[in-house]
Amino acid sequence: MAADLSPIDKAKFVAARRATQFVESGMRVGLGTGSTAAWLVKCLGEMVREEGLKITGVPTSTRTAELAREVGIEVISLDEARWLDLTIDGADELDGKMNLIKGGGGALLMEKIVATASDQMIVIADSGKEVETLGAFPLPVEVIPFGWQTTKLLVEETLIGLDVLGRTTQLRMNGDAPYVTDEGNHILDLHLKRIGNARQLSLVLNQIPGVVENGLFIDICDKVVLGHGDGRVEVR
Ligand code: ABF
Repeated sequence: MAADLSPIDKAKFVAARRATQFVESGMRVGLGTGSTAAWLVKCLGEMVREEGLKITGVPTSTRTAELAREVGIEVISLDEARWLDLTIDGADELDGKMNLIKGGGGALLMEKIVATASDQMIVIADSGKEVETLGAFPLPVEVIPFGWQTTKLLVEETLIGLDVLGRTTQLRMNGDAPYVTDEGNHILDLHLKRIGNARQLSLVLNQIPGVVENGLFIDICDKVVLGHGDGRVEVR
């Protein structure tokens, strides 16, 4: 499945493959979004088809749902599952406390709901995702379409009073149109460079009318599986 991969793709693949060892038959599994999570779905699909693994999968995006069905994983909704044994997902940044920035793939809302509704959340990532302090990756913030430009102004005003650098806020685009999430919302990307207090920023952002959720995952990740380009894997 993984012949001739580039070092970064090999890192993602080996992390995803190692994370499958935490999946057992009978589990309800949250399936993440992004290229690393795509490897996970493909590896689990192979285990379902060839080893008889029996799991049900709750996807965190329509594209993950499509891939999961394609590889033979039984897909159910979060409402049908009600609660999950385990969610495995990617990340854009992770710090030493296993706090994350997620949502680069535009799926942060479903990802955060699914990850929170799980007994355990495992992040799979290439080692390049590790940072000392969160913030170099633009922080995605999901906002409803109604009055989104006003919401953007409110977000910018809020950032002025907080311990964040940078402070430029851009609407995420998809060609010439605003990016639209699976839930029909828009994404603001906050270019902050460095986030001094991620917990506070996450709480403050979610108080702003029009903001649905943000890509800071604080105290949600339980375990990290980090892949390296030479094939090494670290589990923390
Ligand atoms: C998803 O994984 C997103 O939240 C995050 O942006 C993405 C990371 O993508 P990749 O695995 O392709 O680096 O969970």
